[in-house]
Amino acid sequence: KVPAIAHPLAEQPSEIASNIAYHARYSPHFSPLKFDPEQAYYAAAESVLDLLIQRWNETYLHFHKIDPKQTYYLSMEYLQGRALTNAIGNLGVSGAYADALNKLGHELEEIVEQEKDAALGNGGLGRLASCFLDSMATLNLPAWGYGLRYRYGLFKQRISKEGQEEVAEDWLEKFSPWEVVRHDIVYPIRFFGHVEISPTGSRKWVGGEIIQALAYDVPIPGYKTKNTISLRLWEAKASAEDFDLFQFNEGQYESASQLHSRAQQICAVLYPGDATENGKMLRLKQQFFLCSASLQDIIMRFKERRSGNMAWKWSEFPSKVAVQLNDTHPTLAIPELMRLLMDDEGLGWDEAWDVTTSTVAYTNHTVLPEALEKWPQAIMYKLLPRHMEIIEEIDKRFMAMIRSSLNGMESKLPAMQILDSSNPLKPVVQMANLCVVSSHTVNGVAQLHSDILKSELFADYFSIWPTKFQNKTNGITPRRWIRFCSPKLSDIITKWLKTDEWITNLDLLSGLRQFAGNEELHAEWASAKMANKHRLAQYVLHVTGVAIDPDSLFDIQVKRIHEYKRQLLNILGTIYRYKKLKEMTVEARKKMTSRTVMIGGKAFATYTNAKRIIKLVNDVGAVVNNDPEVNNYLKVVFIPNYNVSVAEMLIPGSELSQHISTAGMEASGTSNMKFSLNGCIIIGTLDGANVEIREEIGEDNFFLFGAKADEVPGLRKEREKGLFNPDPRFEEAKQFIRSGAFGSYDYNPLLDSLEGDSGYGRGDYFLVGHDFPSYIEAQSSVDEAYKDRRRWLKMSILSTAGSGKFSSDRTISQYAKDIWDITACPVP
Ligand code: DL6
Repeated sequence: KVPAIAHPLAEQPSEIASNIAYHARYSPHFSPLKFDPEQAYYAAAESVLDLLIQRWNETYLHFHKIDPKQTYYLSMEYLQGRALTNAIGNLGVSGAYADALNKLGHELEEIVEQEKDAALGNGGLGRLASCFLDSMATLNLPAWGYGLRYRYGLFKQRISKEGQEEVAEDWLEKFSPWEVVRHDIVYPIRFFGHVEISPTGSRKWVGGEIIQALAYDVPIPGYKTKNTISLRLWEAKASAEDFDLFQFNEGQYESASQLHSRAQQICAVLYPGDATENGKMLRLKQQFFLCSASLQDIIMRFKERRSGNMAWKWSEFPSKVAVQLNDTHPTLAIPELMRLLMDDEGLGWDEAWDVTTSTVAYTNHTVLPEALEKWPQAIMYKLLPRHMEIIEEIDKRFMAMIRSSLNGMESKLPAMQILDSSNPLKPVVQMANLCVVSSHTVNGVAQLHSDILKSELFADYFSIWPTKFQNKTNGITPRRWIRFCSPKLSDIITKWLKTDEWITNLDLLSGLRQFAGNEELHAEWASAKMANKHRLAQYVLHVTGVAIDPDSLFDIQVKRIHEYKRQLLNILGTIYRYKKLKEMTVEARKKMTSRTVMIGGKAFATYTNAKRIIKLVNDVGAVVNNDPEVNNYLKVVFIPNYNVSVAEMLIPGSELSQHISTAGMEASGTSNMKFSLNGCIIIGTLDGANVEIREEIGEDNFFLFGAKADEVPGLRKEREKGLFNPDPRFEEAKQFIRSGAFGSYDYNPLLDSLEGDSGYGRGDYFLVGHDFPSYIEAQSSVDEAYKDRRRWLKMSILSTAGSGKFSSDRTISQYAKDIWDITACPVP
């Protein structure tokens, strides 16, 4: 046992300052002559880790002693962002750290800027996972996250004349002070090989290659609690034995270290391109690597907590372990758990199946057909031969069950099958089907999305298992997304509610409603928002060189660039606004609401149309911002390299934000929740969680436009029949681009996607043309509302007041109760 010592650390500024100084001197990562902001950041972070480690160990030991049922969240993505502000905020020592750093000649604000974002995710799905971890810790739940330690996370976006360029984001360039390598937590992960059958008929996966999974733990401190849980990230390694010294000495350097470089590839990047067969193989390897390492670890812990008790049984496993699959990326956890139970632990099929299906639950995050994973069977057989046997057996038994017990379902079988061989040249495994068949619960992430799952995507499954399907509307952590990123507004809320308990009980925000018309609150609210707008304006000037006016309406759309999210609708609307401003008299212009339109987000490297949209926004900005006739009334800025830290700057300074996806296509959205919470008004469609946000904050406080989800299929059909009659304003905006008003770049392919009659990506599949007129009209209502300062401030306060439902604490409490069946386990 590790010897116990008295806690050596206090949390007063003078002790903190001396601990930071201690780390600067005795945990050196730099030459000893300097103590500049970067060194101060690393020393400060290490001193925070000291505070966390005690809590972290105590949490682990407490869970070990109590042995509660524990949830394991498996996700290929986490968008953690920066850790320092969050950690000292959750520990309640931000003020003490600011003072301590002051004593050492530094400003906390400058020090936190030194940290690189941990960007181990793409967008909403990864950030949701990170918000969930914060809530699990804060709610004292026995729960952990598992993921991969990508060497390069999501790419860094550079904007040049050509548009987006991707550069590797080296978040580990120096090192991350927030991770602890666990040299004793290593598991072998096999790939390829074959299945051996023993004389007794038992099966064993042998041969192939073995890569080691090594654990790196990141502490996740809860807010105002001792509980500190783990995000365990796996790193791939080959062992020294795999290094062929003989070959190396013969000068065959590459073949000498083949396995080492193959291991390195596994955790090199998030979502390697999968257009090639090699790319597909690598992604599958990543997914299996996460699943196998995590399950071996879970089983090890389950057994460790039972050591000394000879009478334990495998049937207890689901009462001690819940595994949540964050989308289909970790689906392989299902056949891997079956394999470990049957081949390593000796369980029979039925018992292993009961354990697996009572343990695993699945969250669906998309209905977009191209995002539903389908892996080629050929690659799966090669990489995971034993798992394919298990998947075949699951599929066979499921089909037999349907045939024997459910008359009339035969016609549905092909769509419900896990192994889809309808195209004999390209048979695939439908991962979502495997998840639905093998999970005890399937949930969507907003009410509308969960309803679509039941009525469309998984309708056939819903008809046989109606109780399997649930809704868990997403949420966001109020700590990071208002308390720490907008301290002034938070202080005002605390003052008016006379308590800061809203930070852990967000429903209390509804108490602001009674003050929504109060002029004193208006003055304070306006001043906090204005301070945030000034901070944002400085940032925009710094990263783009464009000066924006804090007195203009700050209108923001930030998210991944995708045609269904319709940044194109936004920029077409902005182009239309620009054209109208140009055509107006000077007097008429003066009556217009002055706007700054900010758009930001990354496009997937091979998604050409998304990249064209980025280029268009930049080209429009270059023209509009330099047009002296209108640039007092309109500015257009593309915010480069949108990430968590940038969001923390943008969202508090926003006044209007756009969540304008084609109805039925955005599963939930979570930035809509962050904006509303920060008193920003939404212009949006009835899609994803917008529907619930509008219900909560009131329809008068939401600018609604566009087709509804149930109208979309009919509208697409009309379009196919050539019945669509475009609004002249839509034609005018497109024509303006075609005229070359924004430079000579050929935007025809992008504009062509809005023309024609049918087909994905053509024929305006995303209904930009249909929704354009109502969008323009909703934007005019925004202009009018903004002119009435009292009305706008009231709407802003009511947005915050109505955001209580969207705390991830609420979401996680519902998962804990309805899906995981776990309860709080606070460290005494
Ligand atoms: O649930 C988190 C997040 C939702 O808010 C977004 O609406 C949804 O698009 C996103 N889904 C994905 C899955 N895509 N794939 N593959 O990122 O999940």
